[in-house]
Amino acid sequence: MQTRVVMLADFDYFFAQCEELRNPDIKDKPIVVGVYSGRTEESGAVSTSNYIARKYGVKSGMPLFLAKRKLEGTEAVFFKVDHEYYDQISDRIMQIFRNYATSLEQVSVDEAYLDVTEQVEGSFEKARDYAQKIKEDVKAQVGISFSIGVGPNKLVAKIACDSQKPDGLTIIKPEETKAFLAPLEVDRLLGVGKKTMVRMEQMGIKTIGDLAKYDCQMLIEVFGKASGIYFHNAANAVDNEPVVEQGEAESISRIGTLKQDTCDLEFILQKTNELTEGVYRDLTNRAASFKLVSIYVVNVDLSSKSRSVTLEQSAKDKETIKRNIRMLFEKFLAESPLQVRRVGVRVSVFSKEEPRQKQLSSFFL
Ligand code: DCP
Ligand code: CA
Ligand code: CA
Repeated sequence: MQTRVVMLADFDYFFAQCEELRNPDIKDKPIVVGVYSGRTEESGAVSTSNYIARKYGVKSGMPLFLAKRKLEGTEAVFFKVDHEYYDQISDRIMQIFRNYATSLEQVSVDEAYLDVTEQVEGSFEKARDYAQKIKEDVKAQVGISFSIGVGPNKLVAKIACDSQKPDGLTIIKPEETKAFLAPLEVDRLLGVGKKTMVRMEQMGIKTIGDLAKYDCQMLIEVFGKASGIYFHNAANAVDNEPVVEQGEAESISRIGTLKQDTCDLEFILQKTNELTEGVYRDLTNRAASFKLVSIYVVNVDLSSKSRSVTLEQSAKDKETIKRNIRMLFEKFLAESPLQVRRVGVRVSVFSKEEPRQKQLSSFFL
């Protein structure tokens, strides 16, 4: 199997950062976002807080009255959760991520895996600049910072991401994975809860390194076949789970920057034709067809827009992509007075000749 380059992006102090974004003047104060239960004015729990509030000991899940007590005498500002607003911000970031990855798997409102193997040509060196570029793009377009972990699989990417926050960028190359995991405590692995941790400790296993060395057969005897094999593989940084789009149709996309800012249709189409070649290559590799064609535009003022068209019949050919991209841009340029800086092409895959099976078993092999 080809070495993959997988990223996990996790937005920094997400709900609180969203509040900072729309209230920039309170950025240097402690900020707490809470879920108010409504019983009394004070009752409820901390959803999250910015890093300034964390310095005073505020933690997610803590009762609000306790957070208030810890922040007494400061200029702390408290907000009620506003999921609708956070979802909107999250969606905008996820849309940007789509332009950078062959597949995107959103795992929560503030976390997503990106498979960028092709984009960085399998190179972990290139992955650093690439990750930096994604961070800068999102910062410029949306104003949100996040941490990125890069590894040869989802398991390593996730732990890498957690190891440096906020605004972190941690890259673990394939040959570094085992040494990276070895000193960490076993509960850093997904699926190792308190009970398992205690059991492992009794067996003399404290770190992931201890677990990696432990006899696999013995693990199977204690934890059962599936878990035993999973623990063994995970500790050895083995994880073959693909990055898969959840729910929605998968999409294939490319984005690029124009040589100069412009409103000229033909100039833009030269670029999108180039991008379409890449999209088409992926499409044929995956033996997929599409029913939705979209364009993505970043204007000179860094605002971004997208437009889509749903085809009456699914298609597989390049000309259909190009024809619809032309039509979408003709319309778009007629409506928008701004010069265009970056453009993207996307098709949403709705059927494949060989449907990919969701293989849970690969997790346990
Ligand atoms: N969240 C919550 N209650 C919790 C934990 C989290 O409501 N007990 C919400 C608020 C967070 C969001 O989920 O902003 C994401 O959770 P994270 O664990 O990723 O934490 P943050 O993004 O807040 O901080 P970090 O910078 O550590 O990622
Ligand atoms: Ca998270
Ligand atoms: Ca987060």
